[in-house]
Amino acid sequence: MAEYRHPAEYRLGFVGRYQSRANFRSHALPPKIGCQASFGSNASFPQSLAGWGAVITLAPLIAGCSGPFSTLDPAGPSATYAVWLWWGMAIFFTLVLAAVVGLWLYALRRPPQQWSERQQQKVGRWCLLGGGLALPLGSIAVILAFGIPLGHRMLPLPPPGGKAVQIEVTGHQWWWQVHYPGTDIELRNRVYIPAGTPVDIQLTSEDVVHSFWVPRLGGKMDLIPGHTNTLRLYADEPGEYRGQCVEFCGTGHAHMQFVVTALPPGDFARWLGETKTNE
Ligand SMILES: [Cu+2]
Repeated sequence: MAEYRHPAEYRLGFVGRYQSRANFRSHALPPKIGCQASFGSNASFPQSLAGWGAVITLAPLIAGCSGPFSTLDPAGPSATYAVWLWWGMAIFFTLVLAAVVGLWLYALRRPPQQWSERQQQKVGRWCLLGGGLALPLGSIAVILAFGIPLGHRMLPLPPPGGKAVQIEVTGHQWWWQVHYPGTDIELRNRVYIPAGTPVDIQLTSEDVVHSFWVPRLGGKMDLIPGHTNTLRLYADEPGEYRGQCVEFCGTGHAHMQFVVTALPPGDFARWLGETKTNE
């Protein structure tokens, strides 16, 4: 077999010689011994790495597919739009990651070439235009084209042919004060809403910034002292939905949870009337 001597041997001052291009590549790969010790004796480095990568990537996805705090298990249109956005971004940026990693692997495996200064400038210009301009601008354009219409649907716009139920929620360290406007009903860490009806939560805070989130019913929104933000929630079906403060607000933050109970609309109207009368 003819002796192959890689140009890098000359340029980088290598003293070793290789019998073939394939042989050179096998020497150029990272050493396997340390990786085999870490990942098991029967698996080679790339296979083990791919396996661990798959486990690390899929574990949080699988773990987050259900449960009371899962955004991937929406129970209303607002939360569904958020999930579409999440999946769209996850798929798109996975493709971008795969393309970048593919180029990176190609660059690692490709033998170095002797380029003239003119060729280097040409390649550098293409890298700059493609990776530095076209890729980020194209990515942002795709995400905005997908995200703006979805985000618009999550806004608390006047619902066609009806009115949204209004509920006021005030954040405190570390509990939620819930008030129904026009009544003297005050609840603590519990919200009753009608199912199948848009509900606008008016959010403010008495002390520090909190954030209101019911993952299965809608997006999240900050509670800011001296300011009122409105968040649209919608539950397709009656049931109990868990909520949590998602802005660190002090030592009791982790315990700042609440429950949203969606009642059939008739039951909600009855509950509202009875509770108001009994207060
Ligand atoms: Cu908090």
